[in-house]
Amino acid sequence: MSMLTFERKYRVRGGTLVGGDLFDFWVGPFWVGFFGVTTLFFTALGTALILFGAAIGGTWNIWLINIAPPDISYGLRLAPMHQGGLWQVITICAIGAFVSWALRQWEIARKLGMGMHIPVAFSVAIFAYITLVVVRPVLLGAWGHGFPYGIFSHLDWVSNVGYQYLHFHYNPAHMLAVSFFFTTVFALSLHASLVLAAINPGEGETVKGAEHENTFYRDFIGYSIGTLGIHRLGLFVALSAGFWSAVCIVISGPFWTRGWPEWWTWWLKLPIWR
Ligand code: UQ2
Repeated sequence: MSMLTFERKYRVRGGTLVGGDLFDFWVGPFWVGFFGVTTLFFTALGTALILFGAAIGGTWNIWLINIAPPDISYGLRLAPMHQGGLWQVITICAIGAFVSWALRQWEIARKLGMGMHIPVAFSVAIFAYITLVVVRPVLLGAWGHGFPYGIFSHLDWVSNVGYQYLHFHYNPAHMLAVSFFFTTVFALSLHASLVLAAINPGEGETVKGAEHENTFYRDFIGYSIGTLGIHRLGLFVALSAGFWSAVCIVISGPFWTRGWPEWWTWWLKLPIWR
């Protein structure tokens, strides 16, 4: 495995949170680390259990494979393996692998003397997943409220849970989440198109830089957010999308049990209409 000449400078000991020097080495291009080992462990076990679940599930049709959580009647207890226990162990493996991966990012960021933006960003995605399969099921009192692991089955779950609240698009937190997802896509398209336009000016033209990027937006809309600013904005809108997604599902059931359209009656009940 080749190593770039400048890499030797960065391949130095230290920065680990756990294990000291024990796992502080590289295998080819990969740094190992304690959390590299735990990531590998949870990923291998979880994947094997998913394959086992598929094997006993009666179909190898990729769209129909389904590993369901336990029945609601099991409450918050452990269920037998074939009655949702598999889903519970796979969920533990998934959380173990995701958290190990975030801690691996944290250790590598420490090792390189970087900020913690990457593990923080990834933690918001983990937070959204844990909200779905742990926080909301616990608040509702049964693991059966988690979503099933399968392509069509999880789509059915989203549809059914949505209709349970009549019209999920009236959920105010869902509105915020969707708006942030669209804003994220819009910001990335503005940024990527601007950068590509600057570095691909066309045959015979010189490559342009940040001054041209700023000038384009100042000439166009009288404002440029700047090369650092666009990345801060992008991180903010992307994390907000994940955050409000988690909020919109955790409030559905634990904090609001009726249809979401009905939530808006607070507006009609304002005293200003009297
Ligand atoms: C910008 C800038 C960049 C960019 C982009 C802009 C030079 C390379 C895309 C323009 C972004 C603006 C005006 C903010 C838009 C706001 C929302 C909410 C989408 O100025 O600096 O750096 O990539």
